[in-house]
Amino acid sequence: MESSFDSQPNSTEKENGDLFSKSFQDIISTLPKGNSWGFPDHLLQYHGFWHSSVFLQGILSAQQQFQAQPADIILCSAPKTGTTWLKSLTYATITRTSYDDSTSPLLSKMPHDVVPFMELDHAHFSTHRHLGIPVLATHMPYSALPKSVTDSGCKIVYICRDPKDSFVSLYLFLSKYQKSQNMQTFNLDEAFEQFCQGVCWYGPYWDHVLEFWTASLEHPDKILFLKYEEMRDDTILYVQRLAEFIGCPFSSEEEEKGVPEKIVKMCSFENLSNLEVNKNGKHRVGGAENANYFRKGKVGDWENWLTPEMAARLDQITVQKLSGSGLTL
Ligand code: PAP
Repeated sequence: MESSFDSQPNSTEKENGDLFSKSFQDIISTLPKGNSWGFPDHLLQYHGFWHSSVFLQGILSAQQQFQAQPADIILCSAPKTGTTWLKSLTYATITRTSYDDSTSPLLSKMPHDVVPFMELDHAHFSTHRHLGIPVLATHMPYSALPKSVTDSGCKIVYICRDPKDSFVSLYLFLSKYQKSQNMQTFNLDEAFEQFCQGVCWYGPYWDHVLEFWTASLEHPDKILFLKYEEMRDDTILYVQRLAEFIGCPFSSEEEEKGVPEKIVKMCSFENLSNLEVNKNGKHRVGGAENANYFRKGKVGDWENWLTPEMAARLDQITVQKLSGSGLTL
């Protein structure tokens, strides 16, 4: 079945979009420009965070138009911290009475194609939700979320990851994309320098994590804060927590039948990365290959890419930035 959020905007949506584009051009012409990691467009700094102009336009548009519903579940993350995995686990959990591990849309669609992305998928139109399921995702920092998200009291799930693995994952993802487009790839050392300085998509990474961490301490009933590494360690436990948090806990009968285990297995890196759609399909946005979203799925792969000095430098920034917050990464 075709997902409804792939549909084209109607004429009113288009008109609003054209007007919006004009004021957007005025806004971006005033913003500080940062390094572009080898892409043609510079990153732009907006309210303390760096964005590509495409994503920034999506953020501003969502801020203006997105109306969160109290039942919405918003999956938030900085790039390359486990978004694809969290989308699949949440989607499988929330749809478990309609589908099982042999009928789930996740077997034929990439997780990014069943959970719309606020910045790009016109997710502010409720008709653009996949099969009406109230799960959405965004990379926006907490401070940039549309006001209706924080006001509506809808649930937010945030995932973060060791910045060393996030950086490596981001760098390799972008390099692969650049190669596929016959572009010159960006140098690892230069990318590392930019990442350390906070100049990367939705960076500084640490500020992104800290904003959600602080908010999760203030609103523990509204924001569930997860770490990729802990979820890798005991995925079943975290899927149970996730189910409880989003208001659909597993019943004891489901537990006995092993439903959480089946969801975890279906959404595992090994299973998803071997599906035809994720091996050979292309992602709707920019035609990126789905396989690029499933690289290794390991904790600590940074060791194969960063020198001990680079790792120590990132660790030192992490300690400094998170000092006093009670959070470690
Ligand atoms: P996005 O921000 O572009 O959506 P995101 O899904 O957050 O990317 O991160 C991709 C990382 O999650 C990849 O990590 P790696 O480069 O270190 O391998 C990817 O392999 C990993 N990943 C994707 N799916 C899963 C999964 N089912 N289980 C665990 N890790 C996964």
